[in-house]
Amino acid sequence: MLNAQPFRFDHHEALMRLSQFFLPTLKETPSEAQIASHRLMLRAGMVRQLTAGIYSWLPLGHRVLKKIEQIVREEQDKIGFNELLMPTIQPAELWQESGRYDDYGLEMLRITDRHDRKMLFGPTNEEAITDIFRKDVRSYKQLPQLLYHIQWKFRDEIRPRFGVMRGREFYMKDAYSFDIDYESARHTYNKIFLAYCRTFARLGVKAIPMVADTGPIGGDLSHEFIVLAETGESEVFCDKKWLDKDLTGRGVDLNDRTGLENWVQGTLVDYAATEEKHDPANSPISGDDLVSTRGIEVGHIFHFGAKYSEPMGATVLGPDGTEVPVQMGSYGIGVSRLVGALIEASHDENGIIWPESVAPYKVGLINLRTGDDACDSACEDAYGKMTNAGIEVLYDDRDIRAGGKFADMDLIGLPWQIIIGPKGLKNGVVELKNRKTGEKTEVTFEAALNQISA
Ligand code: 5CA
Repeated sequence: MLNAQPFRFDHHEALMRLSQFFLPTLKETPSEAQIASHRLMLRAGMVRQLTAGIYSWLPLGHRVLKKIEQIVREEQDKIGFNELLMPTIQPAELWQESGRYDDYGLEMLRITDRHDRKMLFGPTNEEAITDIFRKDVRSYKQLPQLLYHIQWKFRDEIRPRFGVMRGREFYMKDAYSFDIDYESARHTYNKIFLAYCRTFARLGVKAIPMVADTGPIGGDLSHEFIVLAETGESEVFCDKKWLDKDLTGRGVDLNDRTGLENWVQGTLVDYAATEEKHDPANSPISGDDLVSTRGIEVGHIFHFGAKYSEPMGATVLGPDGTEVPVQMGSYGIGVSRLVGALIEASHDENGIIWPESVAPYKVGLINLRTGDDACDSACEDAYGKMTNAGIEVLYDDRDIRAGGKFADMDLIGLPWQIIIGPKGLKNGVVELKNRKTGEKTEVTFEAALNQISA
């Protein structure tokens, strides 16, 4: 199902009043947090750690997570992938078939059920999806099959850190493709490549595709999508041309195989590689042209041919009547990691600065004097009008001092603030603040509404 509308919450209006919203902000910097996004997510009341590497998503954080998820979903749908939902718990036998049960090592959380059956909490789903495929798809005429889900994963990371950035439990979009031959699998890979560029552009972040190692997933063709950030875990290298490159994928035609291949190759022509793939002695780029920095891996795509289809017997009848193992790929996006990555990419000393597409609310409405009749009724009026106009607004109606309201609103980073106080009301104006530029203007409420809706 195609859904071109931006994701909206259908909450009761009462839930958007701060007096009734669970937003436990912190003034102090939590000592366990080493990087800005982790600090800010804790301070803004977005997440709380339940135990090492395992987080609860509080209402504000949950809204951002769901908005990111929806953008990721829409871009998968647009390239023809079907959403399904696989379980978090998987049987060990499937992983014994692929040979990964022993290979995956200590990162796999192994569980035994009451019948002494070996189970595991899925770190990824290649085996599970291949099992679904092999039971129901028989002929090349049913290909390609393009499937994805958005589901919690568990990896017993040796060093969970940086909050949701490297969690043990985390939320991932993982897509899987089944094609009849390499040519067609390559076309699928290109489609995903385009969808990823579009996804990250909509999320308001630059993610550079870099040649990458395939690790425990396997295969010979792979790119990581990396957001450049000093606090990132990976060391990365790229041509400085990447910094100004347009990665929005606008105007590219999905169904024009050659056109799409040319666009992908044209995009990848400049050098970009992760540490494992970068060889300083043989790098085509050096000196001032080479950007050497750190980055956050927000997506990873793999083509691995018959690595799973062969051992697991995922074959179809080809056009000539012989059984052939299908060509597969898998494509991940770290949905929960992205929440942290977006904050790393966009914050200042006062707090988070959300891109509009994923902001938990578009507008923060601040009542400078809760309890004052004129302020209360002007705020109620503004709140009602914005709600009717379909604008997501969080109304700070709390009976606390103005300084606390300003600090919290800057901390949680909504794109716009409308500040209503007794002085302005006498002159018929409100204050409109743009969180990103810091620009403040005194305008009528109607003018503010127009600017916000523009
Ligand atoms: N099956 C393949 C592709 S679907 C796969 O699992 N790829 S992955 O291992 O590269 O993971 C996909 C994405 O999940 C990564 O790019 C990263 O953004 C995110 N991710 C991986 N490990 C973690 C973690 N411990 N915490 C948060 N996000 C993670």
